[in-house]
Amino acid sequence: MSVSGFAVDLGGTKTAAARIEHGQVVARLQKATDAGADMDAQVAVIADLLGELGYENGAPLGVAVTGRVDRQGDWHAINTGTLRGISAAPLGTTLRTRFGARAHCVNDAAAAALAEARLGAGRGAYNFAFITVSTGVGGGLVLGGRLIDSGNGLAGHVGFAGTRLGDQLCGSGRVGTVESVAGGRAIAAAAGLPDARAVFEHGGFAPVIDRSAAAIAGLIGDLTAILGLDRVALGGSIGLAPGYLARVMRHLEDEPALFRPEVVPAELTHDSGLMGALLIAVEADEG
Ligand code: ADP
Ligand code: BMX
Repeated sequence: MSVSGFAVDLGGTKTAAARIEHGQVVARLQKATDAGADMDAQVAVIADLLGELGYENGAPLGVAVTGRVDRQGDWHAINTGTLRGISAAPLGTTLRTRFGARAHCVNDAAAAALAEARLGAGRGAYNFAFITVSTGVGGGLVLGGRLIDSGNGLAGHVGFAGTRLGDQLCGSGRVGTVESVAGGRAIAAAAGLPDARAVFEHGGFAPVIDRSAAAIAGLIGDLTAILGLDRVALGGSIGLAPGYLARVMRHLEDEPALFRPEVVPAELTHDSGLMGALLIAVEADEG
């Protein structure tokens, strides 16, 4: 599908915005996300980025955000350590008031999953999962060609499943989640460095990175048992970091063959959330 319009991908670490023409990102900007900002401040940043990209009110606009987006379009941080100022925020209504009726919002990993399923690494798979290893660990499930959703927007939040490698309290309120072992904030905390990027660049924290990869491999095995996945794509800056996927594959070797789907990198790399947000907005528009 060759969509044109604008898209935003607001993650726990960075907020990216793009102008997309005929399915191609033709201009892209990004800014660090303010994890403490409230919805109005986040929307002001979105408006600035869109303005710089030449957005005019009324153009198709997809906004993907970290956190769950319920069917009313309200936005909720699940891990309240990632976004501290977002609780039942009326994002859908606010975006439509500010940018027009063609603005839509969706969870970031759900958007990325749909884009990968349609245009990227998930093409041809019947039951497909996208997993982002980024600030947190997120996911989206496209089963029999349909993106799985739920009224409360929680569907697909695979990072909040449990792992036997975890015993810490997660910002979601659950104990021992995959996110609390494998996500960027967890990696940084385990290494005592400011962020996960610094941990990778340091080079001396292989066991911390490996534990993250092991938790993701276990998650892939569990999801495969439940959903009969035939392919999984990994995205996010950690999922796409050199050597990370290979570590996940090594741990997956410990699983019986039945629980080992194909595991591949996200083909749209850092643009899957942007592309998926616009796809969803355009489809919602067309009814
Ligand atoms: P977001 O979570 O905002 O969607 P990313 O997918 O970029 O954004 O994930 C952010 C996490 O990835 C942070 O923990 C950051 O430190 C880490 N990161 C960013 N770049 C790299 C890199 N080149 N290698 C490893 N980790 C990285
Ligand atoms: C968390 C959760 C998900 C999100 C995932 C990846 C919050 C704020 N976010 O599991 O909704 O999809 O992180 O997001 O609860 P990212 O910020 O790592 O890209």
